[in-house]
Amino acid sequence: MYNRRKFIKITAAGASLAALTRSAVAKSIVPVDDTKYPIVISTWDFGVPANKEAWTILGKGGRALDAVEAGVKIPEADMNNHTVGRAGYPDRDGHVSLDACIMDENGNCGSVAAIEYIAHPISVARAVMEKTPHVMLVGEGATQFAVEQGFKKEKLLTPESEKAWKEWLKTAQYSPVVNIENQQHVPGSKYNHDTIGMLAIDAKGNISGACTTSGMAFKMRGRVGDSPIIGAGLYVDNEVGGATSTGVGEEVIRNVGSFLVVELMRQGLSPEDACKEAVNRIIKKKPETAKKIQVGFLAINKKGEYGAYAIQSGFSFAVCNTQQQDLIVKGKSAM
Ligand code: SD4
Repeated sequence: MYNRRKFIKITAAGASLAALTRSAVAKSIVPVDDTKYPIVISTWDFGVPANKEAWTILGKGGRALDAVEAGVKIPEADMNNHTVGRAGYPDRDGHVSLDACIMDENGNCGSVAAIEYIAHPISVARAVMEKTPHVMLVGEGATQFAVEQGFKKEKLLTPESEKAWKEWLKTAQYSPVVNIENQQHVPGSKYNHDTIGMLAIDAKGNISGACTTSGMAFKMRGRVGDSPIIGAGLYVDNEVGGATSTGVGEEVIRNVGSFLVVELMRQGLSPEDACKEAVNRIIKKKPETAKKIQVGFLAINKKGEYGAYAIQSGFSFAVCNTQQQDLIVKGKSAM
């Protein structure tokens, strides 16, 4: 645990304070509130075990980037979670294809979309960020890169997912279910989406984020949602904060949702108000569509304040910080 004392951190490394003018000093000082750092937040109730894993790194003073990668690997590996990682539901042709992205405090980012046969897409996204000159790899190229990096290529379609897909094929109706993330997963029922988006601030005040999903269940082959798209499913600006999204990705992409939330926080909005404004834009552009779908945003600012907002009620998020490790907060909503 960290003590609760507030202190002022001088971020202008190497700069002599005495040499700076009064206004330059003001800009170079970032208040670090160690009652609020470290902190990790993530989407939905299943964020609790993911946050717990992230905390094993954050609580020891580790880097936010390492924490978010480790954290989201928990739902990626969970065989009961049919919407993130290896047990994810397939597309309508029976292929499990995964989307993930990651972003660090320096604005570096990496992403994979529609990757197949690899159980931990978030770690491949990190490898794209750290080991290639690129930001995003997709499909076969992403799988090829992962194998070259030593990731195991394996069949991801589990018997349970296959059964649910075959059941779905009987009607082949594609209709996203609102808040399916928090519903009991019953084989054969219509679950269409789930995603974990995670944002963390480490003890140094650095922010990172990760987002990973199998996307909308029974989607068209090749469909990519918002989750692996930097600016849509995830965005981090270390000066301002970070944001991530869940729900029907098409509407998030159309509004560049997570980037919008961060830019609204830059203009002074609180995390919750920034998420609310982003949600309201989606509703305003397509009021009829919005009545039938869920989109939720989750955000944190540089001070460690967090908030969320969704179109429909039922969106929850998990918080883990120095005070509480397993808090579940019900996000506010427009409807
Ligand atoms: C997608 N946004 O693929 C993801 C799905 C999701 O909660 O977030 N579900 O569109």
